[in-house]
Amino acid sequence: MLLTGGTGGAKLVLGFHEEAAPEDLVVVCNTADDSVVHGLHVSPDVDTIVYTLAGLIDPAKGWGIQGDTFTVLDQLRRLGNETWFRLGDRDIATHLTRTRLLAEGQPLSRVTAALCAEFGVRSTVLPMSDQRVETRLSTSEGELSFQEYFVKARWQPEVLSLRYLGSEDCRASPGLLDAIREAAMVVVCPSNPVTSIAPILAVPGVREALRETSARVAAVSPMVQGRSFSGPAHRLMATLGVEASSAGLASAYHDFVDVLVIDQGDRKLRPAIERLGVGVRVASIRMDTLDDKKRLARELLRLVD
Ligand code: FO1
Repeated sequence: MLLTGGTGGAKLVLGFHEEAAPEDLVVVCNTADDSVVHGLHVSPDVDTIVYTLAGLIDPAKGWGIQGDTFTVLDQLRRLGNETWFRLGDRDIATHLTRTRLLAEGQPLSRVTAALCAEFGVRSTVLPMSDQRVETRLSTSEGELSFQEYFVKARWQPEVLSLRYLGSEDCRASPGLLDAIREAAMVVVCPSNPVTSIAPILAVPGVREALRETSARVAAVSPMVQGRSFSGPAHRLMATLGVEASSAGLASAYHDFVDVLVIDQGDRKLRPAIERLGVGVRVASIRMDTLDDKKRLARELLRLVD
């Protein structure tokens, strides 16, 4: 089982997909980035994982469908709509389908399963909850949704605080807590710990199930030498009072993670992480090529053998 956000985590998910039996994988996705755009329910992290596993992802951007066109978006702009969130034409077909099925009363987990079946994805992709949870950021430019902060404002505003609206009252998706308890292995992907992994951990019961599972729980750091491989993770960690480093990550995850995989460049942090009761594996964690992704997945699979 893997817990993940979008682009960064998807690289490791693909590595596992290539190295293990796809039908054995359960991929739990953050949905606190979800937005309603032009009336459509967009679930970016779910879609990034589904497109990655279906072989459709745009590898340059890390989101959306490769070779997609933007005719609808261009026309939306002509009609006076805001178009900073770039939805491709084929991607829009996914959001239209999801929005229709949700409007017909199906829960997001079932809608996601239906989309996976249509895209030929054999792994189980599970949104963290069927209920709406929303990351809201209080910033120097006012309160923003995640996409307003990340895409529209290019993560430049200073973040003062952040909350996962709706998380206290939501329920884990059907089967999610049992899947954690029954997993052979749990991997926390190198996704943003504040905006991708923390919302999953905030779903009632998830953190407890991770503490209780007899499976080995491993996490892969999304950063080296205090800087994330991509995106604002290091900045957000510092804002929230967590040291922006792999050691800071270990302190945030120490109650449920058995092993943290860190980059060679962070090897000096090993003693500090071990003092928190978290085991350390030093590896090459940068994933530029498919070979990098597969090698890291194999390294993690060896941890359970
Ligand atoms: N990211 C961008 O940087 N710019 C975009 O215009 C954009 C559009 C978009 C549309 C659909 C989708 O599924 C993802 C999209 N993303 C875009 C990625 C998304 O904002 C983030 O990668 C995730 O929310 C973070 O995990």
